[in-house]
Amino acid sequence: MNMLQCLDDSGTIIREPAYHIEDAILLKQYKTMLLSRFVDDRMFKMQRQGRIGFYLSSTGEEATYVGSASALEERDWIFLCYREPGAAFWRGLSLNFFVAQMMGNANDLTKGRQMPNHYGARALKLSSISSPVGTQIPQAVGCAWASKILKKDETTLVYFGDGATSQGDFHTAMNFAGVFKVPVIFLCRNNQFAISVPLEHQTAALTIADKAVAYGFEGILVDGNDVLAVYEATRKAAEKARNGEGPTLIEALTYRRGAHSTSDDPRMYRKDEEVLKWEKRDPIQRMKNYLLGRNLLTEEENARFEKEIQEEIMSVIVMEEKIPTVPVSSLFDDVYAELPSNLKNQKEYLMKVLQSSKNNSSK
Ligand SMILES: Cc1ncc(C[n+]2csc(CCOP(=O)(O)OP(=O)(O)O)c2C)c(N)n1
Repeated sequence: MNMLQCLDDSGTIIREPAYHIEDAILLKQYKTMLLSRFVDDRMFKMQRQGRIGFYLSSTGEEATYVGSASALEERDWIFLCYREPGAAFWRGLSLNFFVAQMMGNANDLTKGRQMPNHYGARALKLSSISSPVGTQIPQAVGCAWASKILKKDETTLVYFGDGATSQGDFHTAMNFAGVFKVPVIFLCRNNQFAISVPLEHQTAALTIADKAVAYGFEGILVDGNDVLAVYEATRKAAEKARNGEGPTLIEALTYRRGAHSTSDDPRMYRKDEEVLKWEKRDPIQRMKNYLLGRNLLTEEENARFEKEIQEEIMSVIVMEEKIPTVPVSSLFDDVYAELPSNLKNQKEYLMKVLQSSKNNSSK
């Protein structure tokens, strides 16, 4: 299968994208990738400093999610996996909400009930993240199927990794979507690892995109480090979905340059040379070179953007670290319209225990 590309490894255009992308959108794509990279770096360090409990970074994969999220309309749904911060930023998730979720403080939209890195925002049509690998794939198909039944002009995009394609949920979702021509876009960030399991142990297929054939719809292989190509593939898939032509599987080929998570050490299972090879295909550097070449960016502007983004991240962290944790009493909210008596008793008991331990510690 041919791989869709617009930029070569140095960021020179080799084929114009099939859609005109406005200059402001190109710059926004670049800045959102930069923001994601810097946020990832800062959050990783914060975990090492003990200021957040856990983090999953996406260094090197920024074009997969910014290229795709930027090709959707605001009315479309996004089902996140957990390695797509820039898709949430593109949608409008504020850096404050993002950082608050990492800390589980009182500003956290998920009220401290999700582990760090599991953000979501109903108002932005961003589903909340589920840890069990692949669960979001059939959920997204259900959402898109509902849009079809309700005759809503919206599509749903779902992100997942290459490892998720070995889950039964992937098969169920792909099969259902094919049979019922569901307006869904499957976007596989093929970063070639599922923790320590390399791609060649995940599938014997030549490409993941090929798997779409078995379900009766189109698969597209795209250079996942080329934001313009990912944009084109996604926009095409979204147009198809809106025209009633059903689902598309997009395989965005990239590489997980960092650890799987802050609990992983990839030096135990792969060689540095492989990582270095992929650093040379960096999606942000390629886009930067493209923008410089088109005179849409100068080195001075770039230095200013980088400084502004870093300063914003630091000031948001300072702000959010001052916010108290979610009140313990909130544990009892949101499940029952009216709290049953047994939970009411438990709540009263817990509050009493907390109060007396507070009194004791202040003596
Ligand atoms: C059902 C299930 N099995 C195992 C895990 C542990 N786990 C978390 S992420 C992950 C790897 C997933 O890899 P992939 O789908 O390729 O996505 P990536 O992390 O590379 O982005 C695993 C095995 C889990 N969360 N859920």
